[in-house]
Amino acid sequence: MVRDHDPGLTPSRRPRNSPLSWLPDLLRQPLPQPPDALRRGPLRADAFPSPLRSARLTSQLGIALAVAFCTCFLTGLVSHLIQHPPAWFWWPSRPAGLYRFTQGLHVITGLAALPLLGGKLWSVYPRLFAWPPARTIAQAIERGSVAVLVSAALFQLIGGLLNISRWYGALPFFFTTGHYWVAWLTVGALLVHIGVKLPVVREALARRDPGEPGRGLTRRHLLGTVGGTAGLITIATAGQTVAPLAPVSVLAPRRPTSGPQRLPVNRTAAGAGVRDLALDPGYRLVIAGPNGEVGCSLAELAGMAQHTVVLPIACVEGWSATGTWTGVRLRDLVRIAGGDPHSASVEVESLERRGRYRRSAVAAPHVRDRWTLVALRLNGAPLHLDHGYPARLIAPNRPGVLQTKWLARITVRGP
Ligand SMILES: Nc1nc2c(c(=O)[nH]1)N[C@H]1C(S)=C(S)[C@@H](COP(=O)(O)O)O[C@H]1N2
Ligand SMILES: [Mo]
Repeated sequence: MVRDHDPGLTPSRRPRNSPLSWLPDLLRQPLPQPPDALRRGPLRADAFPSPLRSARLTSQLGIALAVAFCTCFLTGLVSHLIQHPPAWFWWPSRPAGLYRFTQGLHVITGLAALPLLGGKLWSVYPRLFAWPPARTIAQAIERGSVAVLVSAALFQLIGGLLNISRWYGALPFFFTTGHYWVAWLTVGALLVHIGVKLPVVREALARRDPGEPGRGLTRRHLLGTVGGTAGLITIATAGQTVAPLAPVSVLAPRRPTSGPQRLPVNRTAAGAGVRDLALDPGYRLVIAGPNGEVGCSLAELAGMAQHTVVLPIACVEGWSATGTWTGVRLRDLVRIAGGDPHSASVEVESLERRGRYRRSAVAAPHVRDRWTLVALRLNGAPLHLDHGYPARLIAPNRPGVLQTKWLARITVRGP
C-alpha cells in the first residue's frame, strides 16, 4: 500500500539557535483529528482494495513522467525564447531542422505524458481520501503543493491538447501566455515534489513489492499497458512531423502532405483578410533601409537572382512539412536597401492588418543565411494564395509562426 511520508524534518538536521528554529516545531504541530462520523464512502479505511497500487508502481510511473515533463519544459522554453528573444539569447539558423526536432519532441512528450499521468493519478488517488486529511501542518503544506502540481500538470497537458487540435476557442485566454507561465508553476511544484519524495522513491525501488497478486492483472501488466498506451499514442500522432510515420498517424491533428501544393495551411488568405491586397496587380513589396525605400513588383522580384531551397514549415503545434521553395535571398534584398548583409537584422510585415503573426523579426544569423528566402514559388508552382502569395518568408530553423506570409514590407535595421 502507498505509505504516508512526512517531508524531511529530521531533528538532527535542524540548525540550533537560528532565528527560524521555532519553525520545524510549528510545522510538526499535530492538527486536530476530524470527527470519525465524517469517515464515510471513499473515506472508509477499506475503500480502495486494489492490490495493484504500490509505492514502487507509483515511483516507476513518476520517473517516466518526470523525464517527459522535463523534456517538455526544456523544449517549450526553447520555443518561447526563439519567439520572444531576450538580449542574451542567440538562436542559430543551422541545423535547418533543429526547431522541427525540438518542437516535435515537445508535442510528442506532452501527448505521451497523458497516459502516464493518468496511470500515476490512478495509483495515488486513494490518498485524496486519506484519513485524517493531514496529521501535521507540514503535511498539509506538502499535500497542498501536490494539489498545485496536479492541477498545473493537467492544465498544461489538456490545454496543449486543445491547442494542437486547433480548438483555440476552448480556453478563455490566449493559450501561449497561460501555457508559458503555468509551465514555471508546474516545474517549480515538480521540483518540490521530487525533493520531498526522493527518499520514498529510492526505498520503493530498492526492494520488491510485497503482496504482488499471483493471478489476474499484475503490476507488470499495468505498467505494460500504460507504457504501451504511451507508445501507441506516440506512433499514432508522431507522423504529423516524422514523415515515415504519416500513414499510421490516425490520431494526428495534421497530415504533413494535405493541403494546397501538398502542404498544410495554418491560416488562409480569406481568414487573414488579405485576398484583395494579395491579388492586386499593383502589389509592391516595400524594402526600406539606409538607402531609403523602394517598391518591387512581383515581376521585378522574379527578375532577380532566384534560389531554390528545401526547408520545413515547423509549426509550434507540432506538425511539420517539407517544401521546395524558390525565391530571392533575403540578404540580397538587404544589400539593395543599403544594409550590411552580414550584420543587419530585419523586420518583415505582412499585408495582414491585424493578427498576432502579421510581423516578425529576423535576427542576423538568419538574415545572412543563404537559405533564407523571400519565396515566390513552392513545389514547382507560384505560391498558393493560402501559402503566402505573392511573397512569403522562409528561413531555416525557425518556428512556423515566424515564417510570415503575404509580405508587404521589409525593414532593414542595423546590427
Ligand atoms: N501573415 C501571417 N503569416 C503567417 C501566419 C499568420 O497567421 N499570418 N501563420 C504562421 C504559422 S502559425 C505557420 S505554422 C505558418 C504556416 O504556413 P503555411 O500555412 O504556408 O503552411 O505560417 C505562418 N505565417
Ligand atoms: Mo504555426
